[in-house]
Amino acid sequence: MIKENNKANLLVIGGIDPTAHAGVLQDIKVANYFKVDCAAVISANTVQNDRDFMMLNAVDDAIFYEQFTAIVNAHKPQVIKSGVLASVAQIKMLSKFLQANPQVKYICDPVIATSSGGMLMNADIVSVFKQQLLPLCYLLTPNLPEAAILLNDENINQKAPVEIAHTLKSLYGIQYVLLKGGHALVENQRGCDYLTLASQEGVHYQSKAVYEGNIRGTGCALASSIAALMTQGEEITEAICIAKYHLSQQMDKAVNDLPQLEVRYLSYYAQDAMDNVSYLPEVSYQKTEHKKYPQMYHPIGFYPVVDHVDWLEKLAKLGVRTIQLRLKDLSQDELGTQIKKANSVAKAYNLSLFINDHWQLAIKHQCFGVHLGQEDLDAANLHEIAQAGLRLGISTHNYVELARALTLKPSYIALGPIYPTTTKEMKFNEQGLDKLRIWRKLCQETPLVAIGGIFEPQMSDVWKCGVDGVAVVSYITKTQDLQRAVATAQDFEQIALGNRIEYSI
Ligand code: TZP
Ligand code: MG
Repeated sequence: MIKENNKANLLVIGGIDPTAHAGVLQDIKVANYFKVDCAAVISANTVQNDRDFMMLNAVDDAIFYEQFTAIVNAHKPQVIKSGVLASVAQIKMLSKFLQANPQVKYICDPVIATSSGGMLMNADIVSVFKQQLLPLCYLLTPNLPEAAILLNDENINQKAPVEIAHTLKSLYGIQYVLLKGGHALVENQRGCDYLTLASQEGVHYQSKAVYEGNIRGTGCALASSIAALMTQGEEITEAICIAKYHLSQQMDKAVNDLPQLEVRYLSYYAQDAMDNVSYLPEVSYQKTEHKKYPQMYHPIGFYPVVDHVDWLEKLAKLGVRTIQLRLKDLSQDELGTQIKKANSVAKAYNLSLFINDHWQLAIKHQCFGVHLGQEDLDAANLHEIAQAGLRLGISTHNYVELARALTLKPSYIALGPIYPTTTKEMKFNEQGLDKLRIWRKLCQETPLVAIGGIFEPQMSDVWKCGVDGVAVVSYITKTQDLQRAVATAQDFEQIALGNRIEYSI
């Protein structure tokens, strides 16, 4: 009897490339790298090596059907990724299964031709593929030549990637399209992938390095990495960010470790810590250049986050230098009154005052800075904040949020919750100190603030991660002895920052 497996499962469907540098053999390596269980249903055998593509032999439809049925019944995949689909019947079987199992996330890498030019799908197959499978995709990952075929558009290079991706999405009713920019002719668009979100919105992922030369299997690896990460429960924008990080790292290794080869391949042996910022893509929702926001006057240090203006003077008198005013559920009038008053206290005591959320009021009263969460970034006019000369602090919780924040060049970045917190309902579990250390490396010269569940027992460990600021809510707002709480926190700050260089004004 087959044992029920409750672990998340991935199924890949595609062809056998005997080099194992592309196709399902490579998909399995990638899944293994991400520690995800993966089964494979074979659509075709191919005869090829890294230089030449000789032959494709579609698996007999009845055998494909038996393989597919046996695997989906036993393996119960939550995510299916397909590469080559080699017959009309294969496409129809997959389509029927996806219609009956709409909870399964289907990631389709539309491998229509090989990079060496060999056609893998004939016109009949492409036609059924468009009609029956594309509408069932959770994510479609075409490159530009594939998009041209799917849109029947030979002049695709004259169109903007954003337009191409949204056209594909709306034409076929696909949930997400990730249009890959590896084949882009325009130099500054190479390595820039674009993910469609709602209507005309989307995310640009720009790789920092473009690797020249022939590297095999990059498209397969990207799609199967995304599939593996989504099987682990990552949300799509984060899965793409992590997948691209590892792909860049593997491409870097291929180019540097295999210099003697004319055609390189990706090894995906074992994961290193994700702490090298050169592999993290630049992430932006609008593809515009960003100027750096102004710097802090001094290291952030101990950073109370308070919910009323009355805290400011008390804390300033105890020597606190950085404070965030986080006002919730107040009328517009009351917000204005408190922010205005807070700013005059801040000016009187030379406080670095950050206003949470209310960026218009912060600009109006010429406050020192604004602190925004990720959702607030969508709503705020970042250009106006920069123009007004305000500092910007940004909350982050995962890699894609960090990549987006770094692209904006803010005054500081926050990571939280480091420990469990009851102060704010969070979508994210505690991040822990290992992640904080990784963030410290990835942020490079951008100051980093730790927040969430930090009290006296945690302070030393948090500072030892090399952070520039330690933000607290309850530690201050719930203390019985404010003077002692501040003095203790300042002692930890002094030990950590005492030897660090002060920022210049
Ligand atoms: N952002 C991440 S955790 C958090 C915020 C606002 C709350 C931190 O509060 P506490 O009481 O210091 O855990
Ligand atoms: Mg907010």
